[in-house]
Order: sequence, then structure tokens, then C-alpha cells
Amino acid sequence: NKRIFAYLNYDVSRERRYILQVLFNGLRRLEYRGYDSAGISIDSSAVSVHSPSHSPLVFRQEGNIESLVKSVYEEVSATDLNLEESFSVHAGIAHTRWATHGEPAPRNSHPQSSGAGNDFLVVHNGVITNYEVLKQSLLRHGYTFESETDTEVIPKLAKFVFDKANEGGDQTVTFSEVVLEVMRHLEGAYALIFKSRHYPNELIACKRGSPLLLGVKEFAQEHNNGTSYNDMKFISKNGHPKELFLSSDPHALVEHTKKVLVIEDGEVVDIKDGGVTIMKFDHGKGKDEKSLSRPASVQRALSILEMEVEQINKGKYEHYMQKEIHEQPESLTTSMRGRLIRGGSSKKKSVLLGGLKDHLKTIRRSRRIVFIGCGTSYNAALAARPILEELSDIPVMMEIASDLLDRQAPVYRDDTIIFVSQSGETADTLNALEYARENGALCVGITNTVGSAIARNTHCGVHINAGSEIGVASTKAYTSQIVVLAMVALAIGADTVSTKQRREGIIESLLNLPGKIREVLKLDEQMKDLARSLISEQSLVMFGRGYNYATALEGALKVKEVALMHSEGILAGEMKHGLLALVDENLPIVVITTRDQCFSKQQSVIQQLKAKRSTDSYVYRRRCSNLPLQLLAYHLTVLRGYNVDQPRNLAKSVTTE
Ligand code: UD2
Repeated sequence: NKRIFAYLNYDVSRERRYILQVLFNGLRRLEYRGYDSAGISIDSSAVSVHSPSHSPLVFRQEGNIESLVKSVYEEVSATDLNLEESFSVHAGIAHTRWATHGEPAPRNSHPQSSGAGNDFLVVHNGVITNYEVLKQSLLRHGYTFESETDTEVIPKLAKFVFDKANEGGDQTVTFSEVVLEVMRHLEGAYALIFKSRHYPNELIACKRGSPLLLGVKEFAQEHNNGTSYNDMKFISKNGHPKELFLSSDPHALVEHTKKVLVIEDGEVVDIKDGGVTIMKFDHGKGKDEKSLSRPASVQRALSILEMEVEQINKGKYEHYMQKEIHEQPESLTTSMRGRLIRGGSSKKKSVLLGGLKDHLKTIRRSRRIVFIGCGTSYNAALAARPILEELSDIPVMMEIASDLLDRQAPVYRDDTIIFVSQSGETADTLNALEYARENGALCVGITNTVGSAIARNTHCGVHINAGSEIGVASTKAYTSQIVVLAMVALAIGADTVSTKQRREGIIESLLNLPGKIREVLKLDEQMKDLARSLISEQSLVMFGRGYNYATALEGALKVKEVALMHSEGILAGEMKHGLLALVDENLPIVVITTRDQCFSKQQSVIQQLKAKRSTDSYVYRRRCSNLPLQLLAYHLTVLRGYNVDQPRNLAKSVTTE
């Protein structure tokens, strides 16, 4: 939920105005879903190693990029910062964030600083998990903190390391040594870009977990006027004129250069004097060493890949759907971040949904809760229905948006209606929203898209924060919808002595879910084998019940929409009332069964099906969730030779009725 960008021009003269434009445009390319604050840092005047006294300027603003742009230009004209001032070398950094530690406010925006003087500045994408510990120890060393971010410890730690190394007097420690030492102490996932008053015109970038790319635009030696640049596949170590860009997302690079290096985990990139040095940070080694030491490993080849944006976005995956399936441990963690609280001082497990907290009283008093959605979003609501009924003690009804409208079904003033839509723009759901508002119901939105029509037009709601989903078949948004709806159920339900144990059990399971999903994803090969055996079938039936009724419907929906195979999800209890007639030796059937209250009933379904045929063709997983079926649908589609990311006749967001 954070994006970082940096721009360094070396031996290419650029005016301040141009530098600002590159930084702002970089942020604009990154801002594809309403960000809550942004910031940049540039130099106050041309600096060199010989006059490093100027501290860098920092601008931070809440709101979108345009409010930052506005405030920077206002400040530039209020002070006499010259937009025409020219820099032959300059290092600037930039950042946008959305929904992370701390409320949106300048002090919580990046760049985060080591303190007055801006000795060290950092932009960060990711989370530092051990920041509390680091903060405590820096506090003991007299550092003061002004933000609620996890990031602030990083520049402070850099200053601490720098000051300690220079206790003797003369500055011998290099910028990359400082950063390597800082990295030794950081836990979590991050991509970082450092700028420092002590190391003018130099940038250090490093990453572990979060994405980071380096873009290079080299100018040909003979034409030093910016009109042509050479084709070298290697970044020159020497100081030829060039422009360098760092970005968490390739979108911000393509307009400048196609020469992009994907920075790998543990790599530390030092941009200095027109050269790029890459070192590998080896976390295992030197752990016990207190002193600053050179990184153990050697430099890796600096070959530059020419990649398409698509390819970079997909990373090691062949398709977006596959990437998004495998991203679920992370997307679910993000959906829950800051909302499910385990421990703390009171050791109590609790739920905090900022978007609902002022409406919970009204919701608890409502006569019924009605879920409205279409397709996958409807299935997610269906999956969450049992837990909402159990915890809220309020009747929960399910409505398909178009059907509710066709029937002009009654909607009352004391109804709470929950609209579920990944895109927030689904036409049928929007029409149903308008209808429900006219009838005076409380309208709650559950969507992945900030600023979407549903987010704007509902009275309140929750963003699922699953990150952008590009594959047309929804996967990670589906699981995030379910998790968010489970949190909604916890928020609505009474938190009393008698419910405490059950509630804490649910919270604990939700928090453990990303880890469990990592395990389930290991079934990939097995699901591929299963897909292989189903490749030329006409039809596939899925049986589920209880919590897994939705799993069956959603599994079948995926097989239909991407694998283009007829598939039906059936409530197992209804089997005898129709579908059993179709069961013969050949019909492939998936029975979904997990260790829950429906387990023994599902075993008897399996027995009955077996009685009808001699071959077994059911899947049996103990820890089944929707995930194995996502993997199955994915492999089935690829093996059948269809386009998995853009299925025939379907659009990502159905904005027509
Ligand atoms: C909000 C901020 C987040 C962070 C956090 C700090 C946004 C989008 N979120 O997250 O950046 O600062 O607070 O605590 O700025 N809403 C609807 N309909 C919908 C979805 C949401 O009305 O379909 C409303 C919701 O009632 C709330 C606002 O939008 O007023 C933001 O919802 P959220 O789920 O992002 O809220 P929260 O507290 O997790």
C-alpha cells in the first residue's frame, strides 16, 4: 500500500522545475487507487561532497498527489526557491501511501527523517515488524519520534549508526556501509531508498520482500545533449552522463527507459558518481558482528533486461490469475492489518473497523441484514453468512442484485444492506444500492476500490485492501472479501463474557490463515495432476454444504468462467432431489469436505456416490478451502489452452446490466 520512487540525474543538467516534474509524474503513475498522503525530498541548492552542509528539503502532504504538488509550488513561491536553478547532479526521492500505520498526516507521510537537519531520509514500501523494539532502544539513546509509522526507526537508526562510526572525527564510513548495518537490524518486508545530507548526490536502495526496480537511461558519450543514448546492456561503472530511476512499480519507469533491472532480495544498490554498485546483503553472515563490515558476497552482473511492463508485473508467474492465487497469504495479511488486534497491553483480541465503528449501534438494532452481490462477490457473502448469523443473532438474507430489482422485493428502513463488489462499479449492484437507499435502508459497502461508486454512495463500509486484481477471474479479492466479512461479523456481534472464547478462537484462526494458505498452496502440483485428468470432460460437479456450499458454487463458477467447462456447485443436501439422476460411471464429481460439523454428512454423500459407480473421482482434503479449486480452475484453463486472464465474453468489472 505504499509506493516509492527516486530520480537521480548525473552529469545531465536539469532545472529544479524538471526534477520536481519527474518526481511528481513518477508518483502519478504509481497512484492508481486513491492514496492518502505523499511526500518528496529534493536539495535546497547544488551540493557537493565539499559543501555538504545544506540539509535536504522535505515536503509532505496528506491527500492525493495533486495536493502535494499544490503545496510544493505554494511553498516554492513563498520562499525564494528558484525553479530555474540548474543541477548537473541531483538526487530526489518520493513516496505515496495508502492505509498504513498511522492516520494520514504530514508527520506520518514519507520521507521519514532522522530528525532536524534531515541527516538521513527514507522512503519505504513494506512493513518493519520489529520497529517497536528498535524504537524503544533508540528512545533510550535519546532519539525522539514524531510519527506513528514503523518507518521512522529506519532513518533514526541510520543516523545512530553514522554518528557511532564517526565518533573518532573524520568521516570514513560509506553510505552503503551505514545502510548495510541498518539492514542487519530490520525485520519484515521492505523496499527502501535512502538519501542523506552527509552523502550528497548519492542514493542507496535495498529491498527484502517488497518489489523494487532500477531504470537506467544512459546518454551516448559523443552526444552529451540528451538527444541520443546508447544501447549498452550493462550499466557503466564509470561516470557517463545518465539518469537513474528507482521505483516500486514499472509503470513509473516505462516513460523514461526500457532498461530495467529487477532488484533482488538482499541486494543493496549504491548510485554514486554516475556508477551503480550492487552488493548482496547476507543476513546469515556477520549477524553477531558488532562492527561495520563489508558485505560478504560479490557484485552480481549488471545486465539490464528489456522487459515489458506486463512481464515485470507478473514477476515469476505466467499469468495474473496464477500470481494472484499465490499472493493470497500477503493480500489477506493486508486486509487484516490494523483491524485485528492480538495482544497489546490488555492481551485482548479485538476487531477495529474504522469504516463501521460509528454505525455499529444502528446495525445491531436492524431487523435483518441483507447481502447483495453478483457472481463471486455473492459467493463470498454466502460463505460469510453462517458466521454473521451466529455472531450477530440477526437474520441474514442473500439477494442477487438483479433478482432483487426484478422482484422489487421489499426493503425496509430498519434493514442493513451490505453491498459486496470487488470493483465497486458493478451495475446491477449499484442499481440495487440506489433502490435500497430510496427505501431508507442503511447501506454498507464492501469493496476493493477506494473512490468507486459503491464506496461513495454507501453510508459506510469497509475497503478490503486486497491490492489491485488484474486477472478477470477473482481470486484474492474473493478470499479478502470473506475475511473482511468475518471481521464485520465480529464487529457487529456482542463482545461479552459468554462469547469471548468463541470470538477469540475466530480471531486467532483469521490471523493464522495466511500461514495455512501457504501450506494449501503447496497442493499446486496435485491440482495440476487432477486438472490433467479432467482436461477433456464436458462437465464437472462440485458438492458442498455448510461453510463449503459457497466453496462449491465459487469453485464451479471459476471452472465455468475461465476453463470454459460446464460446472455446477450443488448443496450436497439437495443431491437426492435431482442431481443424483445424472450420476453414472463417467460424471466427474468433486466433494468438498472439511473437518467441521458437516464432516460425517459429507462422508455419507461420498458413500452414496460410490455406490453408484466403481471408480473414485472425488477430491478429499482435510484442510480444504477455496484455494485448491482456484488452482484446479487455473490449471484446467491453461491445459485446455484458454486465456486465463481474459476469459471469453467476460469483463473485470461488469458495468452494464
Ligand atoms: C482509513 C483510511 C486509511 C487509514 C486508516 C487509519 C481511506 C480509504 N482509508 O481506513 O488510509 O488512514 O483509516 O485508521 O482513507 N466506506 C464506505 N463505503 C465503502 C467502503 C468504505 O462508505 O464501500 C467508508 C468507510 O465508512 C470509511 C471510509 O470509507 O468512512 C474508509 O473506509 P476504510 O475501510 O478504508 O477505513 P479504515 O478505517 O480501515
